Amino acid sequence: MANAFDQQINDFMAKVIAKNPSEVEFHQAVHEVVETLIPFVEENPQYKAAKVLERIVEPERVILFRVPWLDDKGEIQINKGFRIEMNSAIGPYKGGLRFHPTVNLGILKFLAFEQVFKNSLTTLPMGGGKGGSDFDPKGKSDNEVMRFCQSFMTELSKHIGPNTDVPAGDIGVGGREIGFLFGQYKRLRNEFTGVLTGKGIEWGGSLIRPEATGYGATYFAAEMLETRGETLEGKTVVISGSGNVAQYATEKVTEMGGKVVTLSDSSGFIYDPAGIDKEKLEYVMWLKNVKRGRIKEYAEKFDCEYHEGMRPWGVKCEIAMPCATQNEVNEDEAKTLIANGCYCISEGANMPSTPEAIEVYQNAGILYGLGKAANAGGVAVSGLEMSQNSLRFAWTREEVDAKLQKIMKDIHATCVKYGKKEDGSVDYVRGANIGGFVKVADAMIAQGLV
Ligand code: NDP
Ligand code: 2IT
Repeated sequence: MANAFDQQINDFMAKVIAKNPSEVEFHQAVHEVVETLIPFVEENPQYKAAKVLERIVEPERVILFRVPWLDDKGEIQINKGFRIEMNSAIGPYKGGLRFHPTVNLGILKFLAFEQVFKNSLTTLPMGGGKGGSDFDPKGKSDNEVMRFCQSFMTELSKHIGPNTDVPAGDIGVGGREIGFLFGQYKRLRNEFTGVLTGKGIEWGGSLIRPEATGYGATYFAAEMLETRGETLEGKTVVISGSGNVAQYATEKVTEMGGKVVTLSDSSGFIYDPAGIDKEKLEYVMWLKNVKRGRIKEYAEKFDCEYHEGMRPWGVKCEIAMPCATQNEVNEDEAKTLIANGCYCISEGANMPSTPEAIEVYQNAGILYGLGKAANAGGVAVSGLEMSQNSLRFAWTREEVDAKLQKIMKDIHATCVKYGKKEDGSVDYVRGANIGGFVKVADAMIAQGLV
């Protein structure tokens, strides 16, 4: 896209790339944001004078550590541990932990950077952070996962705390891992405190936290559809992934009258034209959360198509919800989606669309809800979990769900406020980036040179 600010954007990016070589996902996330923020900062010189953009791309602190652990054979294993404390202008660092063999510094910096804007959009007082390890939980026994988590937390516990930095789950980190991490923190510090979110309901967790990201991304899709006087009723929805976010997106879409026809994992996708109803979803939850099996087994059980090594974007739909990982929709796949009649994308995953795919959506004028707005429901309910922990009190399911719905509505309204175009349509990328930026930037300026 030709932009009057191209030269400034290129100059800014050249410096970011030179200072952070080889962190390609971080470059991608920063580029997407500064494309909208550089023109905004030019119109609002207080941000330029204070060099807010130059400061906001530099993490406040990066912690790298060794994680040694013993496998079931008694052999020593070594992984890398990371925590990126990106920005604490509006609250303690907050963001998930990812355990996946692809994890590296650039991926976690992109996630921490996105988290700063996302957390600001929720309206709750949370800064941005992210962490994790290149540990692969797949194929490990519960005991191996526990020993890894205990070793990981032994170091991480020195850097986090309920008023400092509050991690949660992400890919490869769910209820089981949060339990082991929490247990070790408590043991080391002798404190029962809200240092992690996504905890079990019996020990300080919040109702609706497991559901929140998938539910929130569905509520966001519904908000976008409402701008065109439409609802989810009767719509065909293609979802990728089959983990936490995909499962609860499937549940909520179905409840709201849509039909989810695909799910995937890193091996391939299933296509069930009859729709993944409540009963089939129960099976998926057992398959993925208890048996820890492959999505292929769904096709065998319910006698539907399975496409090995493929992503689901060739399946005809009105709505697509990428809920697996970054860069999982490329330019060609975006074109295919649109050619097949898709006109609404709500991203449960972080940065699932490549920059080329985003350009395709934008040129086609479809409803495009980017991750930092559409998937903010998860961290929003994490924020509500922190509030409940501080109050030593628990809200009901209905109360938390109502708060989540209101937060998603407000995020949508913020996107409209900053992203409404002259023709009345909404540029959600611009809306979310500027909407998330303003509060953090103002707080950074108010707090002096930090
Ligand atoms: P899970 O670990 O529960 O599930 C991840 C799913 O995505 C699995 O089906 C997994 O398949 C698939 N997947 C992961 N990596 C890849 C890959 N490289 N290629 C293809 N498929 C892949 O994670 P979540 O559901 O929690 O997270 C999904 C996405 O949502 C991530 O982008 C995460 O950052 C984002 N997110 C999560 C939030 C949360 O609250 N959990 C909040 C906001 C965003 P397989 O099992 O084969 O690896
Ligand atoms: O990407 C995300 O927003 C998350 N993985 C959730 C973070 C959190 O602190 O709940």
